[in-house]
Amino acid sequence: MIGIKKKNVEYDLEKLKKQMKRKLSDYRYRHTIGVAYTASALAMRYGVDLNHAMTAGLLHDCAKYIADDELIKDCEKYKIEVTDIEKMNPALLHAKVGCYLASKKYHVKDKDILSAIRHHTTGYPDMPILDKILFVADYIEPHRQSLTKLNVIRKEAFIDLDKTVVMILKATLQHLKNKQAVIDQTTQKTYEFYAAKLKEKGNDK
Ligand code: DGI
Ligand code: FE
Ligand code: FE
Repeated sequence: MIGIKKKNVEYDLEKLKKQMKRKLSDYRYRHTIGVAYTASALAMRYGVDLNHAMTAGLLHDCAKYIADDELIKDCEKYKIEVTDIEKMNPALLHAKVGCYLASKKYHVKDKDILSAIRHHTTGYPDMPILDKILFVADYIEPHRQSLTKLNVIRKEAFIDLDKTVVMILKATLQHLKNKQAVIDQTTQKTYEFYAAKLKEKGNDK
């Protein structure tokens, strides 16, 4: 019918919860539930489909239980491109493999959800809103513990999402530098993009 907006597909959240409970460790499952509800709270604040936000949250770490060497093998099998940085840090691949599984195994068809899962670890410049929501929810969910002013970041998430992304990436980059870990260019570029965006908005204080 003309003029009637197509309704979004609704995913069965209870079924996804059960599937994740079976696959993930208790610790990872608890985190997953925390991310899903935090993503849904942010979706309320920013006017995003709640079912999609919950689905992205529930599935974002669905490949986290897979060991490093298996992640590499899975990428070969599923023809997923692996960068040199990912070869050095295969754990980063849980996002790309998770995106693949969300699509093929959990039958997620929506590109917005798949994109959010694919990019949830490094982010990327100029993310769509659901990608930003998942990226932030992953960091601030209630069970997450971090030394770096998490209370301030949690509050900011409901005020200015771009500023929150900058705060998270700044802390993550610092953490990676302290550990002398290899930094993925995407993490660095995403930080630079949002830091510049904040400066333009005059909100970089
Ligand atoms: O899967 P989670 O633990 O819930 O969270 P995540 O998917 O954001 O992964 C977090 C880890 O990813 C954290 O230990 C930092 C790491 N990470 C993020 N960006 C980079 C990175 N690790 C490396 N080596 N390089 C990066 O650029
Ligand atoms: Fe993750
Ligand atoms: Fe996570």
